[in-house]
Amino acid sequence: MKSKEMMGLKKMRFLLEVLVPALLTGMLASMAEGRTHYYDFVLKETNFTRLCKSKSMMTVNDSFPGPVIRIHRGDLVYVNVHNQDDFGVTIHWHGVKQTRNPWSDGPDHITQCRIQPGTNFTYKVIFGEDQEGTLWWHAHSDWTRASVHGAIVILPAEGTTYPFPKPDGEHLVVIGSWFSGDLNKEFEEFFSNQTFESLLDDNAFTINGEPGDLVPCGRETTDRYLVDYGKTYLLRIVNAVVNVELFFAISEHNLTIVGTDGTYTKPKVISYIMIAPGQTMDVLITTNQSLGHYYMGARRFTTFSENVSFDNMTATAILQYRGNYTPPVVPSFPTNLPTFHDSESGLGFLPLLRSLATPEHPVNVPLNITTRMFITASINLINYTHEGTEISHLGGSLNNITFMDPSSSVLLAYYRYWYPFVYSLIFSIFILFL
Ligand SMILES: [Cu+2]
Repeated sequence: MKSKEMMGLKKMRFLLEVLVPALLTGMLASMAEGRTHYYDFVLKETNFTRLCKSKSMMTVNDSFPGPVIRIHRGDLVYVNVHNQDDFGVTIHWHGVKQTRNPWSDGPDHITQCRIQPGTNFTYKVIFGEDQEGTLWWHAHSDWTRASVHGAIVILPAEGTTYPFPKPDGEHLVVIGSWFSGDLNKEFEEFFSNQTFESLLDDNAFTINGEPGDLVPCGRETTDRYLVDYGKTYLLRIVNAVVNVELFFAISEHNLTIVGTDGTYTKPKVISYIMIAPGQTMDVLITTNQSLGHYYMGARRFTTFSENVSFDNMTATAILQYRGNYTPPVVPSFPTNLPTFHDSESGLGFLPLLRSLATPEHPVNVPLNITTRMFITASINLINYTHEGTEISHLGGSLNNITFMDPSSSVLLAYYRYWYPFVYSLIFSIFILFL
């Protein structure tokens, strides 16, 4: 390349790499009014015993579920992830809008390479200005999210309040999967010999890391939430299980849904919820029943045929009233918890959710629709040859196009090195000004 052109390219590169990001950062910083929080996540193997068996698994800061990120609306978060495990992973900030910040969103092979053992990576987590309620974070490499996840609580901005009377207390209900074996190994084996009859399934569900009273060796450590009579509490429920829709209910107590996925909804009173994997739900409960112990239960909702066997354990936690009374031998069980194959309760639930859509919490969706698109989501059989072997396995697709891992982390490559060979110059300039 001639030296003049080289100089021009260097100037352009300086403009794109330094000046424009500085201007954008300055603009974003002046828009943000909140505080900045710094977290350290240490990924490493930790021993846990559940279902009477011990195993070691990857966790963040030795906890299952992992640490809670607790902020106010408008705050900014930096998380430095130190990988002291022997498996490379990325962390994804589920549902966080990451406005103009996709390079810090975590899906491996898409926005970045895995954080290799012995290295660290700092994420900048930029929430949408309108995000408030509950979200979560999780590992985004193979199925490591089973043990590497935690909740994100976004409180109202300082000086503002909830769109409902302030709750007297709140409690996180993180529902997870428990795999008794080595999940990484099982995952690899499953996907190399996949058959249509088999299912890589968990052995139990957990509430805040505990499967509860109804499983072997569960009783001692069941999660309990202590409450006072006549109050209102906010439950922040996260479905962090691997790939399974769940029903959740509390014995004798109605649930008032007030939010989902970091946004408020019109209040809806119901006796149970159905929550999809990856979804969060904010629910109010009023403690107006006789002093006692009440089970909260979470169990699978499935549209599998009745012949397919699956984890049919119900995870339980206990809502326990404070006060002077003789505790029951066994807490009362939620008879309002739908059964596994109750499609009417399962499929009929989600249409009940409606955005709050008030002046304080507007929903600005385009009302003038000019284009309609048909997108077909399907699961197909994909046939290909790998190292001389014919392979066929199931793969999801949109309009018959399935995802393939790119050979480089395209977004991070662009962000860090401004690779003219990853994106064209015109496109690079275009996305910077988007
Ligand atoms: Cu996710």
